[in-house]
Amino acid sequence: MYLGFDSSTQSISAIILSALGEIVAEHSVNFGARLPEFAAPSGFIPGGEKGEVHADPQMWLAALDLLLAELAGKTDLAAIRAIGGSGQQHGSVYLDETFAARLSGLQASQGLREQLAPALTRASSPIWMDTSTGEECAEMAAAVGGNAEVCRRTGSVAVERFTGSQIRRFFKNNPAAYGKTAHIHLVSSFLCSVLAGKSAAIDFGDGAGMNLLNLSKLAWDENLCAATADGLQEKLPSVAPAGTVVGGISSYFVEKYGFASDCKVGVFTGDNPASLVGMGATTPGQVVISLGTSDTFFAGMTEPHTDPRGFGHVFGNPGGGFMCLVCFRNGSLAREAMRDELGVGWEAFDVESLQAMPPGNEGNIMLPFYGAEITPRRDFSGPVRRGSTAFMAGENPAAQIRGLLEGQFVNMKHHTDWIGIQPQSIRLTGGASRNNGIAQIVADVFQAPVERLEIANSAALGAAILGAVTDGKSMTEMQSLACRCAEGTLLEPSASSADAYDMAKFVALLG
Ligand code: ADP
Ligand code: XUL
Repeated sequence: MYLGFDSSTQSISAIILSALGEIVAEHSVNFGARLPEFAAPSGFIPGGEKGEVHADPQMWLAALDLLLAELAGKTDLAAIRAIGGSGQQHGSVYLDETFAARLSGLQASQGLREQLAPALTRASSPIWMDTSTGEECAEMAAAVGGNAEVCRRTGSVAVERFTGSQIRRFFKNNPAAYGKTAHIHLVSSFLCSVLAGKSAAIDFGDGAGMNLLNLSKLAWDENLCAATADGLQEKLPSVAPAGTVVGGISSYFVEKYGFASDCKVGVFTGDNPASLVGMGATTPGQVVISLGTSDTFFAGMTEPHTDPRGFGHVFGNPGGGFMCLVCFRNGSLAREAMRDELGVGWEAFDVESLQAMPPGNEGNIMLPFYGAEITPRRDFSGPVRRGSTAFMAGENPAAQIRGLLEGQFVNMKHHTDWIGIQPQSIRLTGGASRNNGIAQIVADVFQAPVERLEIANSAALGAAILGAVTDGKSMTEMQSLACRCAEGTLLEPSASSADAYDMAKFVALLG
């Protein structure tokens, strides 16, 4: 059997997959609900200033112990032959020179958190929601000849949430702590290192989210590393394809949770590349929309081409080649904000409730952003409305919800047109994908049928498939066994909605 982890923004999940592609166990620990001592209800520290959004890496360690203790209580972990994993992309963890010795000396009688926390040189980790590094992005781009050059090398222009500019900000603002830092890991490679008991490589999928990986060489870009911070390249792990064997599992997990001592750990990847694997979409042609904390649109790519507007990204594809990705920050948290503002439940987002207004929302449109947005990059303090007086005043819950959802997906359609795919069908995943009302609006806006897999957590499923790859199995064979569309979840677009969305009016409102 194979174990896949996904350490996302709001929770850490695990899926155990049999070699025949059956899901044997699934378990999840929500950070906010289960670890209230970290005061991070949505997985990050609230109230950050100047666009800063950080999370406590000790929370991720405490959650890993909790998840495994609970999983070991219901499944025999001795049957796991290999482990794969993924993490929220871009987030980074800073460690001193004692990290390696601490990892190899972990005692099962104590927890991960107390044994590894002393190695942290930066108490909190910047995560993907952070928009504080505009200045550092400009400095990095200027150092190599401009953003077109950064994009040519790394697949993206210099982006605030990407790890490079976050490292530069730390280097500039806290040079002493940066100086003490011997290793900089991503969330994915950090957790992989903990499980393997030694520093693990970063893969080409997650590594491409740093503005530091040269995509044509698949190696760290010397000039960009130098433009980021002194001595950076020595602090970065090596790079390797996702699923490459890192080594055997650390004895800490064997003693504490009953893993077999010959269980292997493979190189982890980012949550979106792992989702591409778990959705059976690594081969170009299949579009995936993930509705998690962030909303993301991604697909495998034959030839890497980049977004002329600068919002989209090219990452390594764990199945080989490349993938494109566009990320929207106001995803589930914006839907939750509107739900709570209106004092309704998720049923108000269902097909039946949304039918109170027709597609196109009678011309009432909304820029559905409750805070900073990254696609397009703009700071908002709340939704912007255009339409009837009642709509502008926030009245009529069905019109408000339809306005929000249509705005989210019209914005997504507009900002993914550069990819040049008219999807034949769209596979939906992530927490909100189970909601038929939301799924129907995706189908209507993109005028394509949407389908969902039996498993909503495709990142953890993809991670488990990567575990199988680490054990020598074929990725495509595991995908054909495990990535099954759930019966009765196919939704057709309504033809009457084809011309209902006024893209031009929306784009004009975006300015
Ligand atoms: P992540 O992996 O980014 O932590 P998930 O993919 O687990 O997030 O998605 C979590 C989100 O799913 C929650 O923030 C919640 O808003 C949303 N969600 C869960 N159930 C529903 C539902 N029935 N309708 C709409 N959204 C939902
Ligand atoms: C992708 C992105 C988010 C995070 C968290 O670029 O920033 O999707 O991976 O899920």
